[in-house]
Parts: sequence; C-alpha cells; structure tokens
Amino acid sequence: MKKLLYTLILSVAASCTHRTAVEADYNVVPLPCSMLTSRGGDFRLTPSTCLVIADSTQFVNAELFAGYIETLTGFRPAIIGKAPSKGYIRLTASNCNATHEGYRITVSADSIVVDGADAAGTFYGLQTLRKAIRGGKGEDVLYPAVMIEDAPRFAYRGAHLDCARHFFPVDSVKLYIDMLALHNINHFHWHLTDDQGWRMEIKSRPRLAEIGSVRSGTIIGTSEKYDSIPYGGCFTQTEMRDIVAYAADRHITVIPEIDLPGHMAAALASYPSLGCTGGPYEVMCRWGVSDDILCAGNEDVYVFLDEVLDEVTDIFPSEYVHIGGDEVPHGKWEKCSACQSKIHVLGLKDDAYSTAEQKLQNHIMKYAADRLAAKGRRVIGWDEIIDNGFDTTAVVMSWRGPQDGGQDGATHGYRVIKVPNTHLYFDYQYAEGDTIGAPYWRKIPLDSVYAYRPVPEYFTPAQAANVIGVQGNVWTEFIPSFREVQYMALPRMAALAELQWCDAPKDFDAFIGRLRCLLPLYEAEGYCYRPLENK
Ligand code: TNX
Repeated sequence: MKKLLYTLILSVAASCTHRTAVEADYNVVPLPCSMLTSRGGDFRLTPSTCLVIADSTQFVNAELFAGYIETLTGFRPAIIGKAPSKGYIRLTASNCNATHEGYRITVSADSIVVDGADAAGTFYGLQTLRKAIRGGKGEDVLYPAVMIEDAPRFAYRGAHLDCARHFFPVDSVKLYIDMLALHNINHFHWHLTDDQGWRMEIKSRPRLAEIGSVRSGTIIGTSEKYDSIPYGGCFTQTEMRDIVAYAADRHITVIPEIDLPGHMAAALASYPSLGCTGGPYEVMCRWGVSDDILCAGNEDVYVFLDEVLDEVTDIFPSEYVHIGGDEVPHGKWEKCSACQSKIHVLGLKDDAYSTAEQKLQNHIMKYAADRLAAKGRRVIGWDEIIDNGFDTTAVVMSWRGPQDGGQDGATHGYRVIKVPNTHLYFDYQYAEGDTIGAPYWRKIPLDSVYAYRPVPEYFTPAQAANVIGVQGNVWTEFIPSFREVQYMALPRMAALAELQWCDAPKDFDAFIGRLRCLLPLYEAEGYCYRPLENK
C-alpha cells in the first residue's frame, strides 16, 4: 500500500514537472512513399507512453524500439499486452494491403498504430518513427497526426563488409548490422574469405582457422614495404550463429561469401595440395589478386568444397550463398596437367564467347551451386560468371561499372543485384585529398551515389524486373579500423538507402535536408561519419 502511494506521488510529481516537447518530422531517410496529414490532435510520446503488442511475434521489435527511444530521449517505454485507453503505440502486422516489408503508421491524439504487412514491415515503421524524432534527451516527442503508407522499391537491399582484408570482431559486425537496420537494409553480405585471410571456422578443415586466418605482415599503405606484424582473426561458428541471430532480430539476412575458385591463397596456404603446384603458399600480405587458385583438376578440391559448403549452410540459413567467381587468373590452369586433362575429359573447348579455362571455372562454380541446390539454396556470383557461361539460375552481382555485368545480366535473363564500383564502392575515397579509404583514381562523393540509377531508362520492363536489388560494398584493403569503416559508409549508406527504398524523384538538395536530420542520430548512436562540410 505504502509502495503504491509512493508510486502515485512520484507520477503526479512527474506530470507536474514541465517537460518540453519537440515536434517530430516524418521527412526521414529513406523518404516514405506517402504521407497524409490528418486532422485531430498530435500524439505526445512521454515517459509514460507504452508499447502495446498483441503477441510475442512483436516482442523483439518492441524491445529494439524501446532501446532506440531510450537512446534519443533518455526514457524507455514499457512493453505491455493490453492497450490502455490512450497514450500508447501499438505494434501489429495485420496490414494485408501492404506488400512484403510495407507498413502503415496512423498517428492520432490517443495512439500511434504501426501496422506492418509482416513483422519486418512493422520494424521499418518503427525505424521511421525513430528517425522522425528531432528533440534530445529529457524532451517529449510530439508526433503530428498523419497517415503514412510505405513499402520498399527493391526486395534486396544490401550492404557488404569485407572482414578478410581486415578483421572486425563480433561487436563491430553487430554495430555494422545496427547501421544497416537504421537504413532499412535487409541483407548483410559478409565477405569472409580472401587471399589475405580466411575468417571462418570450418570444423572439418581446422587448418583454415589455424593457418589461413593469419598473415605474417601487411603491406604499408601504397608503399612496397611490409610491417611484419602477424595479422589475424577468425570467427568461430558460435560467433557466426550469434551474428546471424542478431541480424535476424533486425530483419536482416546474412549472406556469407566463399569466394572461389580464385581469391583462395589463404586456403591454399592451409592446404597446399588444393593448388595446382602443391605450394608452398602464403596467406597474402599485399593487396591485389593471387595467381594461385583452387586446382579444378584435383578431385580433393571438390571434396573440400563439399565440406566447406556443408558447414556454411549449417551456420547460415539464408536462401542465397555467395560463391564469388571474380578476378580469376587462369594462368596456373593453363600449365596444370590435372586441369588440362579435366578440360579434355569434360570436352571443353575455346569458342567465340569463352575459353576452355573459363568453362572449367564455370564447371567448378556449377559444382558448388549444385551442392548448395541439393540443400535448397541458390547462388549469387560476381558478374564474371556471365562471361563464363553460368546459367540463369544464379543471381548476378554486378560490380564492374554501371552497365557491364548488370546490363548484360538483366538483358540476358539473369536476376541482378547492382553494386557498380563506379558509384556504390564505399571503400573508394570520397574526394581528392582524402587520407582515409582506398586511394584509387576514382572518387565517389555523396552526390554521385545519389545520382546512380539502378534501372536505366532504356531498360525494357522485363529487364527492369530482373533488377532485384542494390547494394553498397565496403572492401577493406585500405580500411584497417572499424571507425574508418563507419566513416566510409556514412553518410553514403543514407544515399544508398534512398536508392534501395524509394521510387521518389531525385532531388539531391531535399535529400541533404533529410540527411542533416539523420546526423544527430548518428551522433546519438556514436557512429563515426564524414561531415557534410567535407566535400
Ligand atoms: C574488386 S568487387 C574486388 C575486390 C577488391 C575491390 C576493391 C570484386 C568482386 N573484387 O576483391 O577488394 O575491387 O575495391
């Protein structure tokens, strides 16, 4: 009784304290498709507002949203099962008018209802409410009465992180996933293996973690010098499962990449018999591409692929597995008797479109794809797989310029994810004179990300329909720290988010206006980003 009285006095005292309220602004990134201001009063989010969920399917959404609110306002709404008469935000997923991941937000004086087509839709609605907050700690939020209807343009909205060239531990990867969630991105493409490091534990091949995850040193910047400091890192299967679950809570699918048959120096250093010459091989200490690749004429290589891919599918439930296929020098295969006899046995011949070695590459990629298909999985490959003749069951990830693979892929009936290195490579520096990021000749400023057209005007409707998604890549040869990863990704990821989500007309200045309101949220989350003043 005493306790009850005490609580009563406290809440009366709280309601008497004068709290300021700052009006929310729904012009967020990405911009919602439609907003209709409605009559009726505004909704005031206060410390006593609660989140109402009908069942456990919305619990994680509610928990995450309560955390977002707490970070911005300093108070954490309670989560309850039954709505009070007013002052609540209801989370549901019963909106059958919205398409997958779509939502409707209805704001009135008494309540806010966030009704998703599914739990992911509700989550994006909550992200919009989160991003609309303009006030600071200790202030209430005044949400103007509105009806917002929103749904994404692309089903596949991706962001990639290369953890092979530089290793980022679990907590950093989780932070990256948080950044994706803030930008309504639903696929995390995790680049886990490369010439410079193998970063995933494979229990049947323990040397991959023991040997393949450590290089003896790293080239210094753009010099010819090496630091001779051993550099390593590897995710255990438990850690990877933890990351998959963490991402799933945020409606993000993790797509692992096992880049093959090239970019395999770290694997060859671990198991030299998998290469054409038998080694010895080293985990590469410089950037660029190794000439040594998996030997396609060695039957053990196919067993190796079976073992690795079986463990990969065990850890990652994603429908798609990325099997690479980029930048494969065939010089070693041309000189390898085992590869040449495999070419002979398979009856592969040069023709006007591809060489016998390209066809051999296709053979090994197809082998991996079949192994995955037997487990109900599909593959994504870099756009070189088109040149090598892979069939249209694969999704093509088009990286070589805005047209190349992407256009070819879409025009040849492949489904395509666009990630051109001319616009969406966030490892490239923003501008001349930058010191952070890859010092390649091309610079990718924010406006050029925003200007990118994933579906060019000249595409036929059928070709346009083949473009299933858009992605931004963060390769990390020149990005050793996670702070720098954030700096390179933010705010370009915001421009990417609008390409992925909105079908809106392209008004860069209006976008910058919305972005300026997102930056305080980056600050509140402690993200490192490139200030807009730095051109
Ligand atoms: C090309 S994109 C690569 C990567 C590099 C990147 C640097 C692709 C399929 N291959 O191996 O890290 O350029 O920007």
